[in-house]
Amino acid sequence: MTLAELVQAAEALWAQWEALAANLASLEEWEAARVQLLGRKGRLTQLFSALRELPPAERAEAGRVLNALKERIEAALAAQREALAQRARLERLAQERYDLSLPGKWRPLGKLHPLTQVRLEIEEIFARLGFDVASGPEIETEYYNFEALNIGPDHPARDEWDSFYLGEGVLLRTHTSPVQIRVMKERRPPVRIICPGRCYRRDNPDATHSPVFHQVELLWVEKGLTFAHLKWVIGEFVRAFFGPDYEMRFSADFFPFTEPSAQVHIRRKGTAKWLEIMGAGMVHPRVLEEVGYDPEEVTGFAFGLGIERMAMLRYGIEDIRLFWQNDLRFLSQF
Ligand code: FA5
Repeated sequence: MTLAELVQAAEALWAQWEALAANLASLEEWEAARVQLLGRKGRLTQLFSALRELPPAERAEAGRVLNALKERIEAALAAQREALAQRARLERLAQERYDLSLPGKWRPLGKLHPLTQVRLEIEEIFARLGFDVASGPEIETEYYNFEALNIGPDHPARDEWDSFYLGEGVLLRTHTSPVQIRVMKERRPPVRIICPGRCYRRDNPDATHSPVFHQVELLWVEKGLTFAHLKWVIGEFVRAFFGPDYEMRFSADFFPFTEPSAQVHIRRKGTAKWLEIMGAGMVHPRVLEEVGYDPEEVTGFAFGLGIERMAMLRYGIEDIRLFWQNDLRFLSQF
């Protein structure tokens, strides 16, 4: 090969590259073109090996020609690569364009069960009035569930047809009142607590009864407490929970562990129907004695209200069983 032939071959190679470059459509094709020209067996590499065939005097000139060609091709390849990458970016962006008019994706958000919401609200109201939250076991002994509460052996609740017995003298608590006993045995007056919790009775399920339900117990024991304080606390609670549109009424009731005992009804002002919301009363002196308090020195009052009942009144729910069916069409409304 002569110098003139090599120069010609170099020009031909450039022309070939220009033809190739005009049709490169992707980065893959670009890479193939690069290998074809500059790769170990590429055309330009072959021309460089042809240098050896030239007479030594012409090699320097030929080397300059080939190096200049190599630089041009490399620069052209780099520019081409940048153009292809830019094109690919624009294509991707065009496909990815955000459509702000599309509706958003809806993610279902969990919520607290309505009974939990009502319990938390009741706890908050009494926390503001200075009451602690206490709790006790759901599996109780007859002593705490009945005896210490002055509920004698012939009381109907003691019947195994009314309570769930787990064994001799052991049962699922039928109310939250046993927590009163546990707390009073542990603390000295003043005692000011509420105890929310689950209770169990052998009641046949119907619109207002469930064999499992929740109560909130309240207990305040201190020197000088009277029925007037009980009325005040319940009045504050009714006002905070139901608002100013409701009025309440006390009437006589009987519980072995309170004396006097009362039931509390509420109604929306201007309507005729009174609804019972709780049982209440002054803690019976025998109960105070049982826990080692002196009934001559301290007095106390207590009440127990059904959380399901409160939630039903609040939301206008007619059937208590809805709370336990876990139907999202129902639950998602709260
Ligand atoms: C009691 O359980 C007493 N321990 C309340 C009490 C406490 C009185 C402290 C005095 C002092 P009673 O059995 O009435 O009382 O139940 C209280 C409330 O629990 C009822 O008003 C009702 O709302 C709820 N309740 C009772 N049984 C069921 C049931 N099967 N399903 C749903 N709620 C119930």
